[in-house]
Amino acid sequence: MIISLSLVATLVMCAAGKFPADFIFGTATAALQIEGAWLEDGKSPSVWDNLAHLPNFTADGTVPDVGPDSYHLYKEDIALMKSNGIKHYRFSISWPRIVPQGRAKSPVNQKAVAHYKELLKALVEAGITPYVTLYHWDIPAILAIQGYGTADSYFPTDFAYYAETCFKEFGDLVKNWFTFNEVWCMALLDPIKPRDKGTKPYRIAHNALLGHALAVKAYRKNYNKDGKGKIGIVLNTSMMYPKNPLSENDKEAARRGMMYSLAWIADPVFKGDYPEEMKKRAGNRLPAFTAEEKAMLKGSSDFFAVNHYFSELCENGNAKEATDYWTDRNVITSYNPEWKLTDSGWPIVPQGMYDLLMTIHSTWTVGTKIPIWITENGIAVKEPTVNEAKEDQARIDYLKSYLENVLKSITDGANVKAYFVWSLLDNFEWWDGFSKRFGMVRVDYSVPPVRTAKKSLVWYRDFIKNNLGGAEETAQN
Ligand code: PNW
Repeated sequence: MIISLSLVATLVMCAAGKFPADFIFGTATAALQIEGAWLEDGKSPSVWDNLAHLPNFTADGTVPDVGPDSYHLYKEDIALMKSNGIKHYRFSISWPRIVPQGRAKSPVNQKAVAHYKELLKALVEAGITPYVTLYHWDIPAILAIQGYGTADSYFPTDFAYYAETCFKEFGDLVKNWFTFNEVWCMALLDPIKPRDKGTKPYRIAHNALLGHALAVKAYRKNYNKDGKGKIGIVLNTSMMYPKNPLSENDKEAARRGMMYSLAWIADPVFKGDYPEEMKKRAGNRLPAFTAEEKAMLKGSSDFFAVNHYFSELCENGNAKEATDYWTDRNVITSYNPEWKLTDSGWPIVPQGMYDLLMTIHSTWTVGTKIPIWITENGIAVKEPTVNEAKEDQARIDYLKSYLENVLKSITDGANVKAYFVWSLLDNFEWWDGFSKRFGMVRVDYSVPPVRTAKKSLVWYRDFIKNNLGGAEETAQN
């Protein structure tokens, strides 16, 4: 009966061409990219603060010291969301603010705790639900320097201590938690050299998975008293297609590519272990989980959260020997020359969103109650002047076409329940500094920085208003 009711609901919803009434539309940011205040109120530098100050590190020579300065101007961010109908906000807490020395059992910085409590209270007052990422790449630099970095075996427990501190301090205001942002990027784009390709990416991902599992275990046991909290991890991948759709070799390469980006992390989290094929290829370069760790990992995410931006074509690589992640994967990727590129060089492939969601659905979430959350999607546009930024039609076209494919996947049975635009604001784009603009709000990096809503923000407001259905909830009640 319940099944048939929800089936009816799905049909009604799709007939109306709308997203389910409980669908979450939000925007996303991350601490290092928007906060500024890099040494204020007891914060220690993160690795990214340190690296960005090295000569020739960022593409435009900029540093994240001030940036959009959301540490001070968060009320402006909230007002912009509120007046534009955005009711869900994903942002990250800064580990080097909360635990400046980084290590487990080291002191908690009360000034930072007070800051995030104020931010959270202001969000709640504005009717905006917070979604908090605990680790969006900004490890305290002192950890990385002293041998407690992401590749080191201390990392999981140090992270779990910081995570527990956040659950304890903010748990009554935050009901949606992400442990790590994009484990694949953490592992493969690790900015700390030498990268030791043979084992380091595997160790980083392994440590992130263990830190995640420890934090989730503690959260579920001690901090989710009302049972309303959700916790999980954020993955990321492109959608990979065979270069020649008729070639069995290329199909095999695309399958392997997806395994090395998504199943690598998703299988431990949803099934309890790495894919057998990856274990075989990497041998002892891929760390093994103990039985206890496997049990702790399996089912450790309440949702399947994924960040997705673009697609790739795959063919077999020509590695003679498997010696590291890339030769283990042994895939050569390229772009279809017909794909249009964004100003950051990523191809725009809206269909890839649909195919990725259907892949996740059929591989991990079908037959479960696990919802799929798109925790980032968006586009960098070159907007040299504020006037050009205000007319960001390219961003609207991108978001609209990707959202159409999200809706199509829901119509075809994928349990997609959330979508967050990256990003609310223009911000510090890692290696690219401030040269890439992903925001629906323009930031001019003057002192103080100036925010200007772009056309896409108003478009998103109207999109949410016009596309949020009512059918599913009514039918289920
Ligand atoms: C994500 N890739 O990074 C991050 O979560 C954000 O902090 C970032 O600003 C945003 O995407 C835009 O770049 C990614 O190479 C970096 O596939 C690289 C990749 C994907 C995501």
